[in-house]
Amino acid sequence: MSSAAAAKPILYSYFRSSCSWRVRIALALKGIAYEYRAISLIKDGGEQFKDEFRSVNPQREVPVLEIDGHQLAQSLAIIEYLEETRPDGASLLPKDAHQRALVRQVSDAIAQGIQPIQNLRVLNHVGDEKKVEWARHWINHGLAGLEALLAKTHGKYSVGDTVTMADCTLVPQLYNARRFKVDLSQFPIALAIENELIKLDAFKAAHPSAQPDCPESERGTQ
Ligand SMILES: N[C@@H](CCC(=O)N[C@@H](CS)C(=O)NCC(=O)O)C(=O)O
Repeated sequence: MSSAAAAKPILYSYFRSSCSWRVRIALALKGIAYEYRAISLIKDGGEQFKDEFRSVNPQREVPVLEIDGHQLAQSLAIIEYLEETRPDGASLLPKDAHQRALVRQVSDAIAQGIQPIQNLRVLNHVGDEKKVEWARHWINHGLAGLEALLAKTHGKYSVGDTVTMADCTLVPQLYNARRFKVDLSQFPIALAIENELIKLDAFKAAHPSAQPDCPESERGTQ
């Protein structure tokens, strides 16, 4: 094993970042130990904008995973990399091509369709007066479509009865929806899946309230 492959992976993360949370779940499901490096998205205008972070991710966002001598960004690309390089342990993408496409479809619906419109920098641009209404509107819109998709794909979890990358994206998005007071009772399928997922140790370990950079006042609030 090369020294790069032997080094402990480093995750640049913010406890409340839903994109970082996806990767934390995947790492936990695969049983990969890592060093946690906190990047506060709010302190001093955001540590993602500091000069030191530019070389880590010029897109100025988390997560970034340093692994095998690489610096990888984009949560779904990271999870797919973990899947391809660490096939042992939990498998986050099904072998069957159609099932795999469904997992990517659900994941993309959240990661490309919902989260970007309610990302911090977008909300900051929308402004304090409108940002809550904006986020609630777009999350609501996105989750309505997602619920219809899940009606076709779900079993115990988002796609069938095995935990996949789709589940890594679902739980953090529902947490964001709650922050913006979206009425989740409209989405019973998503809620039932979440109810199963939060029983799992990997999901507990990856929760914002269990991260080293979670403020004391929010600890243990899972
Ligand atoms: N598509 C990227 C999105 C990454 C992203 O938007 N990260 C957010 C936190 S969830 C961020 O760092 N935002 C910083 C900002 O908006 O300034 C991914 O899936 O990793």
